[in-house]
Amino acid sequence: MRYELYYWPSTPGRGEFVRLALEEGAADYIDVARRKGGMGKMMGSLDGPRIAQPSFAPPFLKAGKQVIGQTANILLFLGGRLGLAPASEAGRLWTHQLQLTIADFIDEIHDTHHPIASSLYYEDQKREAKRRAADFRKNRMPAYLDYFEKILARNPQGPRYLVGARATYADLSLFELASGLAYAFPQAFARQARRHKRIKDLYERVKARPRIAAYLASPRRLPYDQVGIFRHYKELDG
Ligand SMILES: N[C@@H](CCC(=O)N[C@@H](CS)C(=O)NCC(=O)O)C(=O)O
Repeated sequence: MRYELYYWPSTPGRGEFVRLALEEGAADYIDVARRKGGMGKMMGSLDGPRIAQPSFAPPFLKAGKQVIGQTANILLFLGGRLGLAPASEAGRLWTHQLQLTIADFIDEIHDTHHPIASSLYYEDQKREAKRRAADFRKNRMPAYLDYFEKILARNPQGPRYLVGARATYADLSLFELASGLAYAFPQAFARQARRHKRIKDLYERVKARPRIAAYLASPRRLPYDQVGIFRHYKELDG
C-alpha cells in the first residue's frame, strides 16, 4: 500500500504528526503537495465537486480508495496498520483519547499567536496574543504538560511510553509537541521541562529511535517557521 499524505508543503504543522507515524512505521508514502504539481492535486482532492466525503482542511490521507481527514483520525487509522497502537479496542481508544487531547493542546498553541482570528495576520492581533500567551505560559501549557507527565507516571507498564510497553503514535506526537514548544517558547518551555522529567526522557527516547533519527536528519523533515502552528515570537515567550 502506498499512502498519499496531503498537507501544506512548506511547514511541518499538523502534517508532521502524521509524517512521524508514517516514518516510524516504515510506510511507503508520498508527501503529495511537496511534489511537482502537488498543490493543484491537493486542492482538487480537497474541494473537487466529485469528492463525496471531502475533508475540511489538510492534513488528509489517501489509502487506496479511502480518504481520511483529521489528524487524530488519520493516526487512529494508521496506528493499527503500522503497529503503532495496542491491539485491544480499549488500548486503541485510550491512545486515541490521548491524541485528541494533544489536538486540543495544538489548538491552544495556535491560538497564542492567533487569539482573535485565523484569517487575520499576527500583526493585527499582537496585543491580544500577548495576553493569551501569558495565560498559556502560566496556566495552560503547565496543565497539559502536567497531565502527560502524570499519564507517563501512571502507566502500569512503566514511564517509558504513554500507553503500554511499546511506542505508539501518541508518543511520537508528544515528541513533536515538545520539539515545537522548545522552538516556539524556548524560555517558558525550558522552565517547564525541568518539572517534566518523564516527558523529557520520552522526547530523547523517540528522537533516538533509528527511523526517527534518520528522518530528522533527512530533507523530508521541514524546519519550523513563522507561518505554522509553532512560531517563535520573542514577546510571546515572556
Ligand atoms: N482538527 C483538524 C484541523 C485541521 C487544520 O486546522 N488544518 C490547518 C492546517 S494545520 C488548515 O489548513 N486550516 C485551514 C482552515 O481552517 O480553513 C486536524 O487536527 O487535522
